[in-house]
Amino acid sequence: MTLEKLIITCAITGAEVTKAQNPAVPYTVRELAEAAKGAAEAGAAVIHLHARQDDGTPTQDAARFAEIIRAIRAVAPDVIIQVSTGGAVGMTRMERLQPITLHPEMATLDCGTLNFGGDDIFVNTENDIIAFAKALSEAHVDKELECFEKGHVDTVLRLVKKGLIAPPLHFSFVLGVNGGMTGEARDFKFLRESIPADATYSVAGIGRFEFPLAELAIQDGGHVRVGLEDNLFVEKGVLASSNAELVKKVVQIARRYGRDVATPAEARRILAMEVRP
Ligand code: KMH
Ligand code: ZN
Repeated sequence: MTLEKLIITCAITGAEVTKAQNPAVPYTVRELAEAAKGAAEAGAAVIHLHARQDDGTPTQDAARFAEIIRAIRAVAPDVIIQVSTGGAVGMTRMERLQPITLHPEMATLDCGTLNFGGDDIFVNTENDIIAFAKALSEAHVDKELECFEKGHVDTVLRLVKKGLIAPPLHFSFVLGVNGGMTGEARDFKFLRESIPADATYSVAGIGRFEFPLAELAIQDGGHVRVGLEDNLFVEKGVLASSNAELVKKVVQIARRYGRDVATPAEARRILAMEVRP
């Protein structure tokens, strides 16, 4: 059986990683646009986007997102831009939803609360999830369902049954966050087998889990997210020089398994995304 083409998402900056950890982490509008261009040229169909101020402070400010999206569109016109509604730990619901006013093509929907290391808690109550799902649906924004553990997948399935989350269902298993589910092969298999047959999924392994999980998803017909938000190293002890380098490594793994890489147009079809004028 020929597997569907592989959709690569690149999470170029996130809200937590810093230039002190890896100088390639982009903060400014220009750095973010260059990172998105490099990732798209390397094979990413989707850019998972957080906004930062020039000093690296995470922000959900709509004007800042608009500026970054304009800059990305100028250099990577076709790529799917998936804005984060997760933002950073501690942000309010309304703060996190600000970029939805821009009607981006796609956005994340975080599907449960989890510890996030130290005293941090990434809060996504059931009412948050329902409110975010409603806001995305009303703004005609396609969603990626971020699940950090099995309870989050079960929450999605329950809310789908109640009509509070609408298909198509595209899951993102984010595995290896301190406080969430770890990213061993058995964890991946458990989640992968827990979603409906007609759902799609992408896997994002944090840190050392990034490439082993990518390889499992590639063999299984799933999709993959990589990027400096999730992992700063291209191999053990070697910092990645760019987001593009991480994407290129996934493309090489995909080639080994005979998996072609999807263009943004192909990704829109595979994910049954809303057709926009
Ligand atoms: N920065 C994390 C607290 C998302 O993008 O939707 C949340 C996050 C999830 O990165
Ligand atoms: Zn994110």
